[in-house]
Amino acid sequence: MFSKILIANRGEIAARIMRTCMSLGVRTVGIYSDADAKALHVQLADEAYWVGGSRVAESYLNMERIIEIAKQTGAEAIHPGYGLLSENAAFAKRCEAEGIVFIGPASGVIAQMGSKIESRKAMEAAGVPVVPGIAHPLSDVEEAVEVADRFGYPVMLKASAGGGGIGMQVVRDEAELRKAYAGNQKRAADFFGDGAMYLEKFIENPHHIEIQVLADSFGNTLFLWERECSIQRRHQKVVEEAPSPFLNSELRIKMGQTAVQAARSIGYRNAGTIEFLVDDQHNFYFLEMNTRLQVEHPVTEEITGLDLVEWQLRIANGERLPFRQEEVSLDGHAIEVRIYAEDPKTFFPSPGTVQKLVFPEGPGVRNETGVNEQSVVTPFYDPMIAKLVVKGSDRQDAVKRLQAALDTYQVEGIKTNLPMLRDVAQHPVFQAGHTTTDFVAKYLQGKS
Ligand code: MV4
Repeated sequence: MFSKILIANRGEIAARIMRTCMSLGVRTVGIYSDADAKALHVQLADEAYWVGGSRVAESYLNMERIIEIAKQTGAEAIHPGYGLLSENAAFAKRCEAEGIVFIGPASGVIAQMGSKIESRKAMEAAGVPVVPGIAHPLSDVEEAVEVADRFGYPVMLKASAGGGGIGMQVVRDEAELRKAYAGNQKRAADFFGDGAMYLEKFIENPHHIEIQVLADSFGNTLFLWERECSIQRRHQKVVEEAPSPFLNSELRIKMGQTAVQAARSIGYRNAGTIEFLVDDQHNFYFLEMNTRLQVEHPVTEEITGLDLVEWQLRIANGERLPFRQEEVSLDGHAIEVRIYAEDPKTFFPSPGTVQKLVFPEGPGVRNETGVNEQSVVTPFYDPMIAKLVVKGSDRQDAVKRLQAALDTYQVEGIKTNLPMLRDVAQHPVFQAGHTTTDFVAKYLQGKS
């Protein structure tokens, strides 16, 4: 195993990675910005270094400074966490060039999956079902109209460099398409520096179901079941659970095997996630692949009993996965909710000092946090401050534990989305397991 690694991240995920390092006897190097000088992840690191100003561009995205710190401290590998540099192919490539292990897949694979057009192409070639659409950049609005006619409206116009909801638009007829085209292209160019767009058939009110995979450097690729992530608000996930209440065991296995086929076809190594849209008729379509550890990885850990960070480290260190697909268990039911520092009425971030913080406790309750009492939540970073993960013997048991845990959760000093999370947990539609992507808009609009 590595003796020392650098964690190029902050907040709850930096703390989470450090915990596994501690249990494996791996020493940790933390990094911090001006705003984070006293942050929890700095306190937890064995050693920590300042990387720059409060804005991420000056600190957590400062590749050269981070590489320099890794070299100076003798860190053998860098764990990028999620967000920030985790899917930055140029950073992975710099690590490769410097002989520092990037805890993730090869840089070429990150680049390939980062382009939605390239990833569609690769998946089509591998025989993975993709949403009906095209796998090349549209040349102009006339081609878009022609393609949309071929697949039939409604269609979705998407930025190739996009993902996470930015640079995409549903269009329901030709007039709407003509109106949307130039604006969407401009937004994609402004936001991603790449205006390339493609077009897909729009799947109405789909389930968002993602498969966790784990792949070592020796061609062993396994699926660790799925996560149901349909409950979102404006592309921000709110609730994630495993297993999905929507899948039967036959579809679960079929999607798992398809995800393994997808990962194998691109020579994937690391933990990874294949996102699918699933329609009412149980058709599933590849959406995109995330080449990193995800925020919602704990629900998979809870039902499989595996530590995903540990396996990321072991794989990066050149170890073989010692278990087979048949040995990956699916035990009980886990639900995660994300606690955001935001105004429950306006959904704007709510910076400030955490005056009081009481986490729920009890059997089957797990808290992941980047803050403690007296932590300052700044406007510079993602407003997610903690995750609550509950595990039960079945979904009903997990929902009960979620409700009880949310009842005792206390945060003072900043506003949070806890009222909305309580509304979700108490909602009969959620309790019945009818989780779809329109849940928040349909059942909670105007509430909380
Ligand atoms: C779609 C779709 C319907 N049809 N693509 C949203 C995030 C981005 N990664 C892709 N997204 C979608 N792509 C087609 N062809 C619907 C969504 C979508 C969605 C997907 C997953 C979870 C929540 C969502 C909310 C709105 C739209």
